Amino acid sequence: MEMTTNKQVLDFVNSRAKLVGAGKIVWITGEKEQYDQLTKEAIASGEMIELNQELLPGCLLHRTKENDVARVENRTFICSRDEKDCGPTNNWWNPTEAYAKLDSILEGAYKGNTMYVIPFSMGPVGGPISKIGIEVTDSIYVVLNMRIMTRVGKDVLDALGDSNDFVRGTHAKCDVDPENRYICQFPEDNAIVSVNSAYGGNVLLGKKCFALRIASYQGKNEMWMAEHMLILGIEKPNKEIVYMAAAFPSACGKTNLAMLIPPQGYLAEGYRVFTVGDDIAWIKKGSDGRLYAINPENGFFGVAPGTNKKSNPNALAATMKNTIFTNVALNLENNTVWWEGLDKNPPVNAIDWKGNPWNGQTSTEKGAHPNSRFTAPAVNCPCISSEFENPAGVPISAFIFGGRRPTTVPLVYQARSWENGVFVGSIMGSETTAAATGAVGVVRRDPMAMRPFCGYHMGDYFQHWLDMGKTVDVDKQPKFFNVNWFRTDAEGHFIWPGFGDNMRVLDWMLKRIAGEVDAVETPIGFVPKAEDINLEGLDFSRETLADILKVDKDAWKKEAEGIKEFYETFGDRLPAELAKQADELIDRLNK
Ligand code: OXD
Ligand code: MN
Repeated sequence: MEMTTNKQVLDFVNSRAKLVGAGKIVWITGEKEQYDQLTKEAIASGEMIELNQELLPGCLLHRTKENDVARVENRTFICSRDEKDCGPTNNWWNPTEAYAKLDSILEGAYKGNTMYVIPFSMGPVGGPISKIGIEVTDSIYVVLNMRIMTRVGKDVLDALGDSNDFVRGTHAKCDVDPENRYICQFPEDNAIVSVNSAYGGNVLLGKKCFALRIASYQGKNEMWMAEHMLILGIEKPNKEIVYMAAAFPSACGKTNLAMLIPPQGYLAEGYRVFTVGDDIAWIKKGSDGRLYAINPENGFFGVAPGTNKKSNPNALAATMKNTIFTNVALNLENNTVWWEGLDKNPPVNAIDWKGNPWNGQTSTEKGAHPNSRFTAPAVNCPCISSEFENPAGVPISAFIFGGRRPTTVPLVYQARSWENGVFVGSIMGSETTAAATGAVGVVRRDPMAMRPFCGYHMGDYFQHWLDMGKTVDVDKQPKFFNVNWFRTDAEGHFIWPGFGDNMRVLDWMLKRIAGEVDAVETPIGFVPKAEDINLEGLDFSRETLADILKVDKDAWKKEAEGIKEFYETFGDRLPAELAKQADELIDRLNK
């Protein structure tokens, strides 16, 4: 039964159903009964495996095809009308040609199977920063995941009313053929088409495709920002909560930082960390002139390997019910799940992520794929912020940038201004990870962690950041910081302990925001005095700390060459302000 009289929605759904050859159309209502029925169907068909319902109530396991385990950046396209609006960091595809090719793939692709229509809201339904999408799909896996990751159902259509302001998402599994896999965004049409994949980041269209690629373009036109950022709130002993948003590339610990548990000493003093989001922030100016952020998502699509009681007890707790696991190992002893880094006791009698028998004690193969995931409802998270559902968002006091950098980049530094902060974000680099296909461990420039997610020309995106700054009074602007948890020693071991101890670095930021501590001015920005980072209760020497806070001028001169080279790729779309920032950095290094 149709759930709306909105003509544009009906036209979209009916024309898609005709094209893909849908046998029937099922509208996703958001009701539990329908969800339970679809879950049953998916279990019966083998698409989902029901896990131990006593230990993991409501939890399911899914395995993707071996060739379909990560986002595919080389098959992801921004189909802007003008190639020049796509920019050098994206793949461009002429929209006319793209639509023609995609239509030829979509034609009859559902083979008479059901088309599920998912009305979803990114952000609380009807909220001032929220936006609506409709995704059609032939995958129950997508439906069940979207119900966790977004707000789904009839009330979304009620909120939309007669409006045409919704993003049109079309997904078809087809034959999961990697040669014909396309993830296409049409920013000027508010449209997304994803074919021949069934992996989360490619097919949960609310996430990367809408909430980042399409939304970043919408944000540029409407003066707001869609960012690849976690949002956390730190409650101080005086009960004041300071919110920060942090951008790190995929699989660099955003979920861990968002759910951080402070070290004992901090807990005893009354510090707490609350999670608003772990991946995406939508940011808009509020009526008081400050910037406010919401997490447009409703769940966490987190990387499973490495998640354990020590690294992220909150995330682990969040996965204990109503969670979908993808590509982890199945422990046949008790019908639960396992992944590398969960504990030191891998199951002997298990099935690996490929579906083969697996002995975790003897096998040299991995049980879980390095990019295996959990899809967990945000409400499950023990430290979810009381502001999570606040449609107006939380006021942001700091932007944090960071990546995996074994050398050169210090543990933390603060930018000099908004403009300098934009520069610092724009020069972010990181070693690549398993979250996307391709070589792992190569340093690449990933501005604001948005390289795979910016839906338009990255030079214009930098300009948008600069423009946003101009709309906020200086005393209301968030402060900008850069962190690097990933410095390594000669043997390649991480030097800084990370995880909960990152609170010590956040604490320095809190003091900088409050104007309670001074800092050392260096060519790249303000670095803490080694004595100003609290090391109480930690076996870590001041000398080592001083070492990872040091700014090595020679290394930075080399870095500056890389920055210049990267900037050249933007041609005349590089904002003059950023070229000036780069020159000023070089001047300071040469002094
Ligand atoms: C993610 C990613 O899944 O960035 O969040 O790949
Ligand atoms: Mn991400």
